[in-house]
Amino acid sequence: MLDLIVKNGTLVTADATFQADIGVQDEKISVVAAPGTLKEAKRVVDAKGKYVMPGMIEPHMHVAAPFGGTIDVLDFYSASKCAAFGGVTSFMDFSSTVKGMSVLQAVKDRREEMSHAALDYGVHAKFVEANERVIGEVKQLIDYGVPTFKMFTTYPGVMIEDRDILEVLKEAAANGGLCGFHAESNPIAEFNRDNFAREGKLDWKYFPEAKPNACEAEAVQRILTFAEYLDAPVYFFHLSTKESMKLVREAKARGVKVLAETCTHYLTLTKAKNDGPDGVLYLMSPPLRTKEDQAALWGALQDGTLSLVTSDNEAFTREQKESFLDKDANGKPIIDFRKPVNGTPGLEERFGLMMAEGVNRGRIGLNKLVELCSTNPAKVFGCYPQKGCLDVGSDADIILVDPDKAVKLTKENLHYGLQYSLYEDFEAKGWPVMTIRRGEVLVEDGKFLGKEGTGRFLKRAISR
Ligand code: DUC
Ligand code: ZN
Ligand code: ZN
Repeated sequence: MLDLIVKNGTLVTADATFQADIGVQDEKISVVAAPGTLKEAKRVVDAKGKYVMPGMIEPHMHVAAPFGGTIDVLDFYSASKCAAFGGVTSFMDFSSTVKGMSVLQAVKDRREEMSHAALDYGVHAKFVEANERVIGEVKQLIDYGVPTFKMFTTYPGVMIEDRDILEVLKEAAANGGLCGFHAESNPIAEFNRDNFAREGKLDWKYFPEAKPNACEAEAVQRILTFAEYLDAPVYFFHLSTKESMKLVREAKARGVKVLAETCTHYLTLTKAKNDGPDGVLYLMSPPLRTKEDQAALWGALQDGTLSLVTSDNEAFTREQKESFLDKDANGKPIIDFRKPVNGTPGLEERFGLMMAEGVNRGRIGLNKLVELCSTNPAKVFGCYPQKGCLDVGSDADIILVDPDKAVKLTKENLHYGLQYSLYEDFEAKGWPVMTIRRGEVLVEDGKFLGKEGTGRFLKRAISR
Protein backbone atom coordinates (compact mmCIF):
# COMPACT_ATOMS: atom_id res chain seq x y z
CA MET A 1 0.00 0.00 0.00
CA LEU A 2 1.16 3.53 -0.74
CA ASP A 3 2.05 5.75 2.20
CA LEU A 4 0.29 8.77 0.78
CA ILE A 5 -1.85 9.81 -2.15
CA VAL A 6 -2.34 13.45 -3.13
CA LYS A 7 -5.36 13.27 -5.42
CA ASN A 8 -7.43 15.56 -7.67
CA GLY A 9 -4.87 18.36 -7.70
CA THR A 10 -3.49 20.50 -10.50
CA LEU A 11 0.21 19.76 -10.72
CA VAL A 12 2.38 22.78 -11.48
CA THR A 13 5.99 22.13 -12.39
CA ALA A 14 8.59 24.36 -14.02
CA ASP A 15 7.42 23.37 -17.47
CA ALA A 16 3.87 22.00 -17.28
CA THR A 17 0.49 22.29 -15.60
CA PHE A 18 -1.74 19.19 -15.59
CA GLN A 19 -4.25 17.18 -13.59
CA ALA A 20 -2.76 14.13 -11.88
CA ASP A 21 -2.62 12.14 -8.67
CA ILE A 22 0.66 11.56 -6.87
CA GLY A 23 1.51 8.40 -4.95
CA VAL A 24 4.23 8.41 -2.29
CA GLN A 25 6.11 5.39 -1.00
CA ASP A 26 9.15 5.39 1.30
CA GLU A 27 9.60 9.17 1.16
CA LYS A 28 9.68 9.24 -2.67
CA ILE A 29 7.18 9.97 -5.38
CA SER A 30 6.52 6.46 -6.63
CA VAL A 31 3.79 7.15 -9.16
CA VAL A 32 2.21 10.08 -11.00
CA ALA A 33 -1.07 8.86 -12.46
CA ALA A 34 -4.27 9.97 -14.18
CA PRO A 35 -6.76 11.52 -11.76
CA GLY A 36 -8.81 8.95 -9.90
CA THR A 37 -6.58 5.97 -10.68
CA LEU A 38 -4.76 5.74 -7.33
CA LYS A 39 -7.00 4.20 -4.72
CA GLU A 40 -5.37 2.95 -1.56
CA ALA A 41 -2.91 4.54 0.79
CA LYS A 42 -2.34 4.99 4.50
CA ARG A 43 -3.35 8.60 4.00
CA VAL A 44 -5.20 10.28 1.14
CA VAL A 45 -5.10 14.07 0.77
CA ASP A 46 -7.73 15.61 -1.47
CA ALA A 47 -6.16 18.49 -3.39
CA LYS A 48 -9.26 19.39 -5.40
CA GLY A 49 -9.10 23.02 -6.40
CA LYS A 50 -5.46 23.29 -5.25
CA TYR A 51 -2.18 23.61 -7.04
CA VAL A 52 0.30 20.86 -6.25
CA MET A 53 3.89 22.05 -6.61
CA PRO A 54 7.37 20.80 -5.74
CA GLY A 55 8.49 22.17 -2.37
CA MET A 56 10.32 25.47 -2.56
CA ILE A 57 14.08 25.43 -1.97
CA GLU A 58 15.83 28.29 -0.17
CA PRO A 59 19.48 28.16 -1.14
CA HIS A 60 20.44 31.53 0.32
CA MET A 61 19.76 32.28 3.95
CA HIS A 62 21.67 33.04 7.13
CA VAL A 63 20.40 31.38 10.29
CA ALA A 64 22.18 31.12 13.64
CA ALA A 65 24.91 33.08 11.91
CA PRO A 66 27.07 35.43 13.98
CA PHE A 67 27.34 38.68 11.99
CA GLY A 68 28.36 42.24 12.79
CA GLY A 69 28.75 41.52 16.52
CA THR A 70 25.36 39.88 17.03
CA ILE A 71 23.38 36.85 15.97
CA ASP A 72 20.02 36.58 14.23
CA VAL A 73 16.87 35.45 16.04
CA LEU A 74 16.29 32.06 14.43
CA ASP A 75 17.78 28.63 14.97
CA PHE A 76 17.46 25.84 12.45
CA TYR A 77 14.33 24.43 14.02
CA SER A 78 12.45 27.74 14.27
CA ALA A 79 13.71 28.56 10.77
CA SER A 80 12.25 25.25 9.58
CA LYS A 81 8.89 26.33 10.91
CA CYS A 82 8.93 29.75 9.21
CA ALA A 83 10.20 28.20 6.01
CA ALA A 84 7.63 25.39 5.97
CA PHE A 85 4.78 27.89 6.43
CA GLY A 86 6.19 29.62 3.37
CA GLY A 87 6.17 26.41 1.32
CA VAL A 88 9.89 25.65 1.69
CA THR A 89 10.99 22.03 2.15
CA SER A 90 14.80 22.31 1.79
CA PHE A 91 17.24 25.05 2.64
CA MET A 92 20.94 25.82 2.48
CA ASP A 93 23.20 27.96 4.64
CA PHE A 94 26.90 28.80 4.74
CA SER A 95 29.85 27.58 6.76
CA SER A 96 31.18 30.13 9.27
CA THR A 97 34.77 29.84 8.07
CA VAL A 98 37.41 32.15 9.53
CA LYS A 99 41.02 32.58 8.51
CA GLY A 100 43.34 29.79 9.55
CA MET A 101 40.48 27.29 9.78
CA SER A 102 39.90 24.15 7.75
CA VAL A 103 37.00 24.89 5.37
CA LEU A 104 35.94 21.24 5.47
CA GLN A 105 35.83 21.36 9.27
CA ALA A 106 33.80 24.60 9.13
CA VAL A 107 31.35 22.84 6.81
CA LYS A 108 31.11 19.83 9.13
CA ASP A 109 30.48 22.15 12.09
CA ARG A 110 27.70 23.86 10.17
CA ARG A 111 26.23 20.52 9.14
CA GLU A 112 26.06 19.60 12.82
CA GLU A 113 24.29 22.88 13.67
CA MET A 114 21.85 22.41 10.80
CA SER A 115 21.02 18.89 11.92
CA HIS A 116 18.37 20.40 14.25
CA ALA A 117 16.33 21.32 11.18
CA ALA A 118 13.04 19.74 10.23
CA LEU A 119 13.81 20.48 6.56
CA ASP A 120 16.46 18.87 4.42
CA TYR A 121 19.55 21.01 4.37
CA GLY A 122 22.74 21.73 2.48
CA VAL A 123 25.83 23.71 3.37
CA HIS A 124 27.78 26.05 1.09
CA ALA A 125 31.48 26.37 1.92
CA LYS A 126 32.70 29.89 2.62
CA PHE A 127 36.27 30.63 1.53
CA VAL A 128 38.00 33.57 3.19
CA GLU A 129 41.53 32.81 1.98
CA ALA A 130 43.45 30.55 -0.37
CA ASN A 131 46.64 28.72 0.52
CA GLU A 132 47.93 25.25 -0.21
CA ARG A 133 45.97 23.69 2.64
CA VAL A 134 42.67 25.34 1.77
CA ILE A 135 43.05 24.70 -1.96
CA GLY A 136 43.70 21.06 -1.12
CA GLU A 137 40.26 20.97 0.51
CA VAL A 138 38.35 22.00 -2.62
CA LYS A 139 38.15 18.46 -4.00
CA GLN A 140 37.47 17.00 -0.55
CA LEU A 141 34.51 19.37 -0.14
CA ILE A 142 33.11 18.42 -3.52
CA ASP A 143 33.48 14.71 -2.69
CA TYR A 144 31.78 15.38 0.68
CA GLY A 145 28.70 16.71 -1.16
CA VAL A 146 29.46 20.41 -0.92
CA PRO A 147 30.24 21.60 -4.45
CA THR A 148 29.08 25.21 -3.94
CA PHE A 149 31.24 27.91 -2.43
CA LYS A 150 30.82 31.51 -1.35
CA MET A 151 33.28 34.37 -1.32
CA PHE A 152 32.82 37.99 -0.27
CA THR A 153 34.43 40.91 -2.07
CA THR A 154 33.62 43.16 0.90
CA TYR A 155 33.38 42.99 4.73
CA PRO A 156 36.95 42.85 6.08
CA GLY A 157 37.20 39.67 8.12
CA VAL A 158 35.37 37.48 5.64
CA MET A 159 36.46 39.30 2.48
CA ILE A 160 38.89 37.34 0.32
CA GLU A 161 41.76 38.86 -1.68
CA ASP A 162 41.40 38.96 -5.47
CA ARG A 163 44.50 36.84 -5.93
CA ASP A 164 42.96 34.18 -3.66
CA ILE A 165 39.66 34.30 -5.57
CA LEU A 166 41.56 33.31 -8.71
CA GLU A 167 43.10 30.31 -6.92
CA VAL A 168 39.74 29.06 -5.60
CA LEU A 169 38.01 29.65 -8.95
CA LYS A 170 40.63 27.65 -10.82
CA GLU A 171 40.59 24.71 -8.43
CA ALA A 172 36.79 24.66 -8.18
CA ALA A 173 36.43 24.71 -11.97
CA ALA A 174 38.89 21.82 -12.30
CA ASN A 175 36.92 19.65 -9.86
CA GLY A 176 33.27 20.40 -10.60
CA GLY A 177 32.64 23.14 -8.06
CA LEU A 178 30.70 26.38 -8.41
CA CYS A 179 31.94 29.61 -6.82
CA GLY A 180 29.30 32.12 -5.73
CA PHE A 181 29.96 35.73 -4.84
CA HIS A 182 28.71 38.46 -2.60
CA ALA A 183 29.81 41.11 -5.08
CA GLU A 184 30.24 44.63 -3.72
CA SER A 185 33.27 46.85 -4.15
CA ASN A 186 34.91 47.21 -0.74
CA PRO A 187 36.91 50.33 -1.80
CA ILE A 188 33.79 52.15 -3.04
CA ALA A 189 31.80 51.16 0.08
CA GLU A 190 34.55 52.26 2.48
CA PHE A 191 35.34 55.46 0.55
CA ASN A 192 31.69 56.53 0.64
CA ARG A 193 31.14 55.44 4.24
CA ASP A 194 34.02 57.62 5.44
CA ASN A 195 33.24 60.61 3.20
CA PHE A 196 29.55 60.56 4.09
CA ALA A 197 30.51 60.49 7.78
CA ARG A 198 32.73 63.56 7.33
CA GLU A 199 29.81 65.33 5.65
CA GLY A 200 27.39 64.29 8.42
CA LYS A 201 25.29 62.25 5.99
CA LEU A 202 24.51 59.35 8.29
CA ASP A 203 20.71 59.07 8.12
CA TRP A 204 19.37 55.67 7.05
CA LYS A 205 18.45 57.14 3.69
CA TYR A 206 22.14 57.66 2.81
CA PHE A 207 22.93 53.97 3.11
CA PRO A 208 21.85 53.06 -0.46
CA GLU A 209 23.79 56.08 -1.76
CA ALA A 210 26.91 54.94 0.07
CA LYS A 211 26.70 51.58 -1.70
CA PRO A 212 25.56 52.84 -5.12
CA ASN A 213 24.87 50.74 -8.20
CA ALA A 214 28.51 51.18 -9.22
CA CYS A 215 29.56 49.47 -5.98
CA GLU A 216 27.87 46.28 -7.13
CA ALA A 217 28.74 46.69 -10.80
CA GLU A 218 32.47 47.08 -10.16
CA ALA A 219 32.67 43.78 -8.28
CA VAL A 220 30.40 41.95 -10.73
CA GLN A 221 32.53 43.16 -13.64
CA ARG A 222 35.73 42.06 -11.89
CA ILE A 223 34.43 38.57 -11.09
CA LEU A 224 33.12 38.18 -14.64
CA THR A 225 36.56 39.08 -15.95
CA PHE A 226 38.13 36.42 -13.71
CA ALA A 227 35.52 33.86 -14.79
CA GLU A 228 36.00 34.58 -18.46
CA TYR A 229 39.78 34.53 -18.18
CA LEU A 230 39.82 31.17 -16.36
CA ASP A 231 36.78 29.74 -18.16
CA ALA A 232 35.39 29.01 -14.69
CA PRO A 233 31.67 28.95 -13.80
CA VAL A 234 30.49 31.63 -11.37
CA TYR A 235 27.30 32.43 -9.49
CA PHE A 236 26.18 35.79 -8.14
CA PHE A 237 24.17 36.01 -4.96
CA HIS A 238 21.68 38.86 -4.47
CA LEU A 239 22.12 41.03 -7.57
CA SER A 240 20.13 44.22 -7.23
CA THR A 241 20.89 46.64 -10.08
CA LYS A 242 20.12 47.28 -13.73
CA GLU A 243 23.87 47.57 -14.40
CA SER A 244 24.47 44.05 -13.12
CA MET A 245 21.68 42.74 -15.35
CA LYS A 246 23.40 44.24 -18.38
CA LEU A 247 26.79 42.84 -17.35
CA VAL A 248 25.44 39.34 -16.75
CA ARG A 249 23.33 39.36 -19.92
CA GLU A 250 26.28 40.42 -22.05
CA ALA A 251 28.62 37.94 -20.36
CA LYS A 252 26.19 35.08 -20.98
CA ALA A 253 26.00 36.13 -24.64
CA ARG A 254 29.82 35.94 -24.84
CA GLY A 255 29.71 32.40 -23.43
CA VAL A 256 30.82 33.17 -19.88
CA LYS A 257 29.48 30.47 -17.54
CA VAL A 258 27.54 32.73 -15.23
CA LEU A 259 24.35 32.21 -13.26
CA ALA A 260 22.72 34.70 -10.94
CA GLU A 261 19.93 35.35 -8.48
CA THR A 262 18.09 38.30 -7.10
CA CYS A 263 16.16 38.44 -3.82
CA THR A 264 12.54 39.14 -3.04
CA HIS A 265 13.28 42.46 -1.32
CA TYR A 266 14.87 43.94 -4.46
CA LEU A 267 11.84 42.84 -6.49
CA THR A 268 9.26 44.32 -4.14
CA LEU A 269 10.74 47.26 -2.18
CA THR A 270 12.66 50.40 -3.12
CA LYS A 271 15.13 52.56 -1.26
CA ALA A 272 12.28 54.91 -0.32
CA LYS A 273 11.86 52.45 2.58
CA ASN A 274 15.10 53.76 4.08
CA ASP A 275 13.52 57.18 4.62
CA GLY A 276 12.23 57.92 8.10
CA PRO A 277 12.58 56.19 11.47
CA ASP A 278 11.76 52.69 10.17
CA GLY A 279 14.60 52.97 7.66
CA VAL A 280 16.81 50.98 10.02
CA LEU A 281 14.67 47.88 9.47
CA TYR A 282 15.43 47.96 5.76
CA LEU A 283 19.23 47.90 5.99
CA MET A 284 20.63 45.01 4.02
CA SER A 285 23.56 44.59 1.68
CA PRO A 286 23.39 45.24 -1.19
CA PRO A 287 20.89 48.00 -0.35
CA LEU A 288 17.44 48.62 -1.78
CA ARG A 289 17.42 50.38 -5.16
CA THR A 290 15.06 52.32 -7.46
CA LYS A 291 11.93 51.39 -9.40
CA GLU A 292 14.05 51.38 -12.54
CA ASP A 293 16.37 48.74 -11.07
CA GLN A 294 13.35 46.76 -9.95
CA ALA A 295 11.91 46.76 -13.48
CA ALA A 296 15.28 45.58 -14.83
CA LEU A 297 15.28 42.68 -12.34
CA TRP A 298 11.79 41.53 -13.34
CA GLY A 299 12.86 41.78 -16.98
CA ALA A 300 15.94 39.69 -16.22
CA LEU A 301 13.81 37.01 -14.57
CA GLN A 302 11.58 36.93 -17.62
CA ASP A 303 14.43 36.65 -20.16
CA GLY A 304 16.53 34.16 -18.15
CA THR A 305 19.39 36.50 -17.22
CA LEU A 306 18.48 35.68 -13.64
CA SER A 307 17.82 32.04 -12.76
CA LEU A 308 16.74 32.14 -9.11
CA VAL A 309 14.88 34.20 -6.54
CA THR A 310 16.09 33.75 -2.98
CA SER A 311 15.49 35.51 0.35
CA ASP A 312 18.96 36.18 1.84
CA ASN A 313 17.06 35.82 5.10
CA GLU A 314 18.79 37.04 8.24
CA ALA A 315 16.25 38.14 10.83
CA PHE A 316 17.08 40.63 13.57
CA THR A 317 14.82 42.44 16.02
CA ARG A 318 14.54 46.20 15.80
CA GLU A 319 16.20 46.40 19.22
CA GLN A 320 19.14 44.39 17.94
CA LYS A 321 19.61 46.70 14.99
CA GLU A 322 19.33 49.81 17.17
CA SER A 323 21.57 48.43 19.91
CA PHE A 324 24.61 49.39 17.86
CA LEU A 325 23.80 53.10 17.96
CA ASP A 326 25.57 55.59 20.24
CA LYS A 327 23.36 57.74 22.47
CA ASP A 328 23.27 61.52 22.81
CA ALA A 329 23.40 63.37 26.18
CA ASN A 330 19.66 62.71 26.65
CA GLY A 331 20.04 59.01 25.98
CA LYS A 332 18.49 59.30 22.52
CA PRO A 333 20.02 57.00 19.87
CA ILE A 334 22.12 58.81 17.25
CA ILE A 335 21.17 57.64 13.78
CA ASP A 336 24.20 56.30 11.93
CA PHE A 337 23.82 53.99 8.94
CA ARG A 338 27.32 52.58 9.51
CA LYS A 339 26.40 50.92 12.79
CA PRO A 340 23.44 48.47 12.58
CA VAL A 341 23.90 44.92 11.47
CA ASN A 342 22.69 44.37 7.89
CA GLY A 343 20.07 41.76 7.12
CA THR A 344 16.33 41.22 6.82
CA PRO A 345 13.85 38.36 7.21
CA GLY A 346 12.43 36.76 4.06
CA LEU A 347 12.47 32.99 4.40
CA GLU A 348 8.73 32.77 5.03
CA GLU A 349 7.64 35.62 2.74
CA ARG A 350 9.24 34.51 -0.52
CA PHE A 351 6.35 32.47 -1.90
CA GLY A 352 3.78 35.12 -0.93
CA LEU A 353 5.82 37.94 -2.40
CA MET A 354 6.35 36.08 -5.66
CA MET A 355 2.60 35.51 -5.84
CA ALA A 356 1.66 39.08 -4.87
CA GLU A 357 4.15 40.92 -7.05
CA GLY A 358 4.88 38.29 -9.69
CA VAL A 359 1.95 35.99 -10.48
CA ASN A 360 -0.93 38.18 -9.26
CA ARG A 361 0.41 41.10 -11.31
CA GLY A 362 1.01 39.02 -14.42
CA ARG A 363 4.78 39.50 -14.41
CA ILE A 364 5.42 35.75 -14.23
CA GLY A 365 3.31 32.61 -14.40
CA LEU A 366 3.09 29.84 -11.82
CA ASN A 367 5.47 27.60 -13.78
CA LYS A 368 8.07 30.33 -13.72
CA LEU A 369 7.60 30.73 -9.96
CA VAL A 370 8.32 27.00 -9.53
CA GLU A 371 11.35 27.29 -11.83
CA LEU A 372 12.81 30.27 -9.93
CA CYS A 373 12.18 29.09 -6.39
CA SER A 374 12.42 25.30 -6.64
CA THR A 375 13.64 23.71 -9.87
CA ASN A 376 16.51 26.07 -10.64
CA PRO A 377 17.76 26.17 -7.03
CA ALA A 378 17.92 22.35 -7.19
CA LYS A 379 19.64 22.35 -10.58
CA VAL A 380 22.11 25.15 -9.90
CA PHE A 381 23.07 23.88 -6.44
CA GLY A 382 23.29 20.23 -7.41
CA CYS A 383 20.35 18.36 -5.90
CA TYR A 384 18.15 17.88 -8.97
CA PRO A 385 16.12 15.68 -9.61
CA GLN A 386 16.17 14.51 -5.99
CA LYS A 387 14.64 17.90 -5.23
CA GLY A 388 12.93 20.61 -7.30
CA CYS A 389 10.43 18.52 -9.29
CA LEU A 390 7.51 16.10 -9.06
CA ASP A 391 9.08 13.23 -11.01
CA VAL A 392 8.79 9.58 -10.11
CA GLY A 393 11.83 8.77 -7.95
CA SER A 394 12.17 12.31 -6.57
CA ASP A 395 11.81 13.05 -2.88
CA ALA A 396 8.15 13.61 -2.04
CA ASP A 397 8.57 17.31 -1.25
CA ILE A 398 5.18 18.70 -2.17
CA ILE A 399 3.17 21.81 -1.38
CA LEU A 400 -0.52 22.38 -1.83
CA VAL A 401 -1.43 25.93 -2.73
CA ASP A 402 -4.94 27.30 -2.36
CA PRO A 403 -5.34 29.75 -5.27
CA ASP A 404 -8.19 31.58 -3.53
CA LYS A 405 -6.57 32.06 -0.15
CA ALA A 406 -5.48 35.67 0.28
CA VAL A 407 -2.95 36.35 3.01
CA LYS A 408 -1.42 39.62 4.13
CA LEU A 409 2.25 39.48 5.02
CA THR A 410 1.72 41.04 8.44
CA LYS A 411 3.80 40.31 11.52
CA GLU A 412 0.84 38.40 12.98
CA ASN A 413 0.61 36.13 9.94
CA LEU A 414 4.34 35.37 9.91
CA HIS A 415 6.09 33.11 12.41
CA TYR A 416 9.38 34.82 13.25
CA GLY A 417 8.01 36.32 16.45
CA LEU A 418 9.28 39.74 15.35
CA GLN A 419 7.48 42.95 16.25
CA TYR A 420 7.50 44.13 12.64
CA SER A 421 7.01 42.90 9.09
CA LEU A 422 8.75 44.57 6.17
CA TYR A 423 5.82 43.63 3.97
CA GLU A 424 2.72 44.73 5.96
CA ASP A 425 1.17 46.24 2.80
CA PHE A 426 1.55 43.15 0.63
CA GLU A 427 -1.24 40.66 0.11
CA ALA A 428 -0.78 37.41 -1.78
CA LYS A 429 -3.66 35.67 -3.48
CA GLY A 430 -2.58 32.04 -3.52
CA TRP A 431 -1.00 30.60 -0.41
CA PRO A 432 0.59 27.27 0.64
CA VAL A 433 -1.85 25.42 2.88
CA MET A 434 0.01 22.14 3.19
CA THR A 435 3.76 21.46 3.16
CA ILE A 436 5.03 17.90 2.81
CA ARG A 437 8.73 16.94 3.16
CA ARG A 438 9.69 13.45 2.00
CA GLY A 439 6.10 12.34 2.43
CA GLU A 440 5.74 13.75 5.96
CA VAL A 441 3.23 16.53 6.50
CA LEU A 442 5.02 19.51 8.08
CA VAL A 443 2.27 22.11 7.85
CA GLU A 444 -1.48 21.47 7.83
CA ASP A 445 -4.47 23.56 8.94
CA GLY A 446 -2.19 26.40 9.98
CA LYS A 447 -0.21 24.15 12.33
CA PHE A 448 3.44 23.17 12.20
CA LEU A 449 3.84 19.44 12.73
CA GLY A 450 7.54 19.10 11.86
CA LYS A 451 9.89 17.52 14.36
CA GLU A 452 13.28 18.82 15.32
CA GLY A 453 16.19 16.90 13.82
CA THR A 454 14.20 15.12 11.10
CA GLY A 455 15.86 17.04 8.25
CA ARG A 456 18.57 15.27 6.29
CA PHE A 457 21.88 16.51 4.94
CA LEU A 458 21.80 16.96 1.17
CA LYS A 459 24.85 15.48 -0.50
CA ARG A 460 25.01 17.51 -3.67
CA ALA A 461 26.90 17.29 -6.96
CA ILE A 462 26.88 19.69 -9.87
CA SER A 463 26.22 18.17 -13.26
CA ARG A 464 27.91 19.79 -16.20
N1 DUC B 1 23.79 40.86 3.46
C1 DUC B 1 22.91 41.15 4.40
O1 DUC B 1 22.26 42.17 4.33
N2 DUC B 1 22.78 40.30 5.42
C2 DUC B 1 23.40 39.05 5.51
C3 DUC B 1 24.58 38.92 4.67
C4 DUC B 1 24.60 39.82 3.52
O2 DUC B 1 25.34 39.60 2.59
ZN1 ZN C 1 25.86 38.27 0.68
ZN1 ZN D 1 23.48 36.40 2.11
